[in-house]
Amino acid sequence: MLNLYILLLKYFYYIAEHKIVLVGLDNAGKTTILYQFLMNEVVHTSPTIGSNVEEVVWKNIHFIMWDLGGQESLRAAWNTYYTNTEVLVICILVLSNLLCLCMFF
Ligand SMILES: Nc1nc2c(ncn2[C@@H]2O[C@H](COP(=O)(O)OP(=O)(O)O)[C@@H](O)[C@H]2O)c(=O)[nH]1
Ligand SMILES: [Mg+2]
Repeated sequence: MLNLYILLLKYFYYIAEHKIVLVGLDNAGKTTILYQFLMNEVVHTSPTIGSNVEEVVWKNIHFIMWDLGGQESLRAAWNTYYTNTEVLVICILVLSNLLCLCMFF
């Protein structure tokens, strides 16, 4: 019975995907965060048209990270991405310092 429990636990642990959504105005640093998590380095970014999505794997835990474009026309659609979101990261640039507010659901 214990073995079955461990097997199930492992199964859910391995298949679990955790959805993270990054929002914020343009130039806040959302895409930089996304690719820093993905490649562990700071990359040169260009303005995001629409959204970027990447799967980041850390210790067998899969994170699906959405980086939503910050243009005014796109902001109205942000709420359509919130379904099943476990972490919402609100990125704000304050005097050239990136401030991230994380909300866990
Ligand atoms: N000062 C500062 N600049 C940053 C930081 N993170 C990103 N940037 C710069 O801000 C600009 C916009 O970054 P980007 O990730 O494309 O922003 P996005 O529009 O929110 O996706 C780029 O030139 C980045 O190099 C940070 O933590 N501090
Ligand atoms: Mg971007």
